[in-house]
Amino acid sequence: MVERRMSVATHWGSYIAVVDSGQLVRIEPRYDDPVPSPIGPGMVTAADDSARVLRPAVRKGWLNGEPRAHDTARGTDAFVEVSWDDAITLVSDELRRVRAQHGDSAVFGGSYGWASAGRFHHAQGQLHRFLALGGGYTDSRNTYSTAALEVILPHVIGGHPWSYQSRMPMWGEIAENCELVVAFGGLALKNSQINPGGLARHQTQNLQRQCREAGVRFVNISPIRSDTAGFLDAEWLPVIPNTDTAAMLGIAHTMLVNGWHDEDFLRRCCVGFDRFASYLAGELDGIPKDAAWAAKITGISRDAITDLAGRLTTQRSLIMVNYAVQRADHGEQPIWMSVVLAAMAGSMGRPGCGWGAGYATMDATGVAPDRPFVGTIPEVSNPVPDFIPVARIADALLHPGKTIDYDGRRLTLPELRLIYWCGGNPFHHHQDLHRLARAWQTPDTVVVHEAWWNTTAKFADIVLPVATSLERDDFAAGFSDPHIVAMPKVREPAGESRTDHNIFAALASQLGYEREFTESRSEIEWVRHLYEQTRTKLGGDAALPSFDDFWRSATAELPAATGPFPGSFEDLRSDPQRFPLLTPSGRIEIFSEEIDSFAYDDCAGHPKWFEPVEWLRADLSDRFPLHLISNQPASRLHSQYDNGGRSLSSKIDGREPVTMNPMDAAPRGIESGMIVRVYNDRGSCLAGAVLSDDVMPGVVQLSTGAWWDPVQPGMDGTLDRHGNPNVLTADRPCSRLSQGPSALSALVDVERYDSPLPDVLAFSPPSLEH
Ligand SMILES: Nc1nc2c(c(=O)[nH]1)N[C@H]1C(S)=C(S)[C@@H](COP(=O)(O)OP(=O)(O)OC[C@H]3O[C@@H](n4cnc5c(=O)[nH]c(N)nc54)[C@H](O)[C@@H]3O)O[C@H]1N2
Ligand SMILES: Nc1nc2c(c(=O)[nH]1)N[C@H]1C(S)=C(S)[C@@H](COP(=O)(O)OP(=O)(O)OC[C@H]3O[C@@H](n4cnc5c(=O)[nH]c(N)nc54)[C@H](O)[C@@H]3O)O[C@H]1N2
Ligand SMILES: [Mo]
Repeated sequence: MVERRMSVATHWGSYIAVVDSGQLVRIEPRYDDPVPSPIGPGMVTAADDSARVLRPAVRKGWLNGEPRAHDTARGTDAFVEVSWDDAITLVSDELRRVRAQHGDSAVFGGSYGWASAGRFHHAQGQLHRFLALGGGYTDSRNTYSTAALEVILPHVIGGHPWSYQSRMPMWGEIAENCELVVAFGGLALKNSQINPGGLARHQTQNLQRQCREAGVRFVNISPIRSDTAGFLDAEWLPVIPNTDTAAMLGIAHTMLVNGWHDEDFLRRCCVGFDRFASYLAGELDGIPKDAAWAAKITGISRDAITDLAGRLTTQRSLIMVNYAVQRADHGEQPIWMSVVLAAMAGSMGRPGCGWGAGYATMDATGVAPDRPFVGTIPEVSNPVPDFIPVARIADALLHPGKTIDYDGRRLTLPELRLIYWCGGNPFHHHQDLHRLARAWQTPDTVVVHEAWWNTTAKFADIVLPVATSLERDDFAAGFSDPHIVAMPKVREPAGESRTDHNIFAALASQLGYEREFTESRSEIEWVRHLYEQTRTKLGGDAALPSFDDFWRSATAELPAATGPFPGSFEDLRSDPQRFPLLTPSGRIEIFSEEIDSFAYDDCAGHPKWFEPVEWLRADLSDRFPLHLISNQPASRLHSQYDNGGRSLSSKIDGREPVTMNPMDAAPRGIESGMIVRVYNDRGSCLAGAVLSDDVMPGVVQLSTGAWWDPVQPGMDGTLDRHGNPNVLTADRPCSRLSQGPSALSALVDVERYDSPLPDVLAFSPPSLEH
């Protein structure tokens, strides 16, 4: 027996797979990763667990042609396993039928989701190419991560929604130049395990340490203390969830009345400060947004707010916002207001200072401004112009034909007859899963490519088993990471599973466009081709080794991204005439004429405090007195590898842990390690109690991603045995501007669960017939 060591790349890092006689034995950290994520080694047991989808399967009622509109068949029916030939025929015939009878826009290919690392086997890329070549599909716009930010920032600072990533200070510059970092939502290192598309080695933790060692002070404004690492010695200001805008307004008001604000920058480089200042002063509504006002709303003391206003203006400061603050009711406001606050503070456009978003939400944010071009599966333009804002999927299914607002336009929700999901898990990521489950019954057909029988697979009509990233050849290049990493197949696909590409090629063949889809390349020829394309574009031999050398050595370094990165705030500060931003005014828009002209009642012409529908001071808190923070899990990426070793070992009696303050636990008779029921009017789930002072009183934290495990799948509001917080969250848009998801605005209560514990069936396949 000879052990082979092979390269593995994932969204949570790069590893070495140890393979013996074709068997994957273990996954080890790479010697050169200073902070490897423990998620990787836990992938091994999931590769062949009982949840793997081994053969194509079709829901029984669908196969029998039973009528299904508005019933509860999806998610409850048994499945029948079929041959690949039959599965390919069923899917291609159904695609043909739906396109002919209802038009191409009736095919929903939005298929949001992270899928796996890999430039060729990129699940959405493959799906979109396949559907676009076949006539097109209704797409989705923006992300569950940052929809509110993506829509508001181009109005405020101009440019591409993601361009802020290359315009904000990098960690090295912060260490060198900054004195004070105020982080709204903190800088949770649990999140920097991840980088979209992969990474060679984790850097954020050491870069944060360097900042601290250089003397930078950190303030963590967050409901959870552990959102900053202990070594940062951060000052913790617990904030009532969803009130960051009020805290920022209180700080801004204090700056204004004391004359501490940077008048020169506001006059030269921004527009609309006067109108905003009149709002701050309360000239129209009679309410000055002063520190006392902010203290009442946020729970942060008046003194702390005043003190921050002083320090932000006298020290070289940086205001950071994370993404969770905008995944909330009126999530546009804290993003917009944080830019305005930085502009007032006097640090905007100074090295290592000013404003930035998303630090530590992913490893490469703030590590490098960008990386150069790397080839990927080529896009084909989609002939169908229709789209939905990504989080409006249940609305579209329930209310086709309804018109909604979106960033100044009116959109008509299309009638979707066939859902094709590949590389995402809506029954993890969407809010109010009971509502989604109802909506999900309406289309004619749901096709899903999955490797495991997760809830989305169980709610499909046709499930096609896919090879995982360990079971195919590819290479990875992550966001802002200056490396590409080889991903040779380390094991054979489980059962009869095939790659997404192989499945689409077979469907394209039946539908008459295989050659257009595959360009007559085999999979490994595609991988070589994309590598060669990258190599040529970056300068050939001088830039990258030959493909064979790269494949042998596993990792190649890319040249640094050189920019230019237009829209820099330093340029703006130096000369706003010469270096205008890509906003209508060319300046930072504290007041946006454009947004004002939309006349929305939930997003005005300047940042404002809007009371969230669900928060700790809402009337509803009489019945549900705890604010639910459903943040990202430390033990996995979203729902991926919830069945892996790392995530399974984090569970309490098989349930997802929920963390609460001892002061909230005591009156409810809850002790650490007990199973509790978390509930509100939308649903309820079981979870394992963890008590900690790190979570402020009034707040409970339950991470996303436990596979939804409904006791009675067809029944509205049925108990979830496993702990998926999206049975509790509200499917309510942030506002009419972004229509983004507001997962972090939900009230709940928690009680002991003393009844006999039901078994968790989340990882069991549905009933399968042959
Ligand atoms: N309550 C609440 N909900 C949230 C959030 C929150 O903060 N709170 N966060 C939101 C955010 S930020 C995000 S980004 C979303 C994430 O939502 P998703 O991206 O949908 O979540 P994942 O679990 O990553 O789902 C990826 C799915 O793709 C499958 N997969 C992996 N590789 C492949 C492949 O090669 N081919 C195919 N066909 N499938 C593959 C995996 O098995 C998995 O089921 O969740 C959102 N939901
Ligand atoms: N390990 C791991 N890392 C991940 C992911 C994962 O699934 N697992 N997902 C990745 C993805 S797709 C994304 S988009 C990013 C998301 O990055 P974020 O959205 O920033 O991450 P979260 O963990 O949801 O939230 C971080 C913290 O924000 C705080 N917070 C919540 N609500 C509020 C509020 O109203 N005000 C303030 N001040 N703070 C609040 C919470 O205490 C929470 O712990 O993370 C990425 N990193
Ligand atoms: Mo995300």
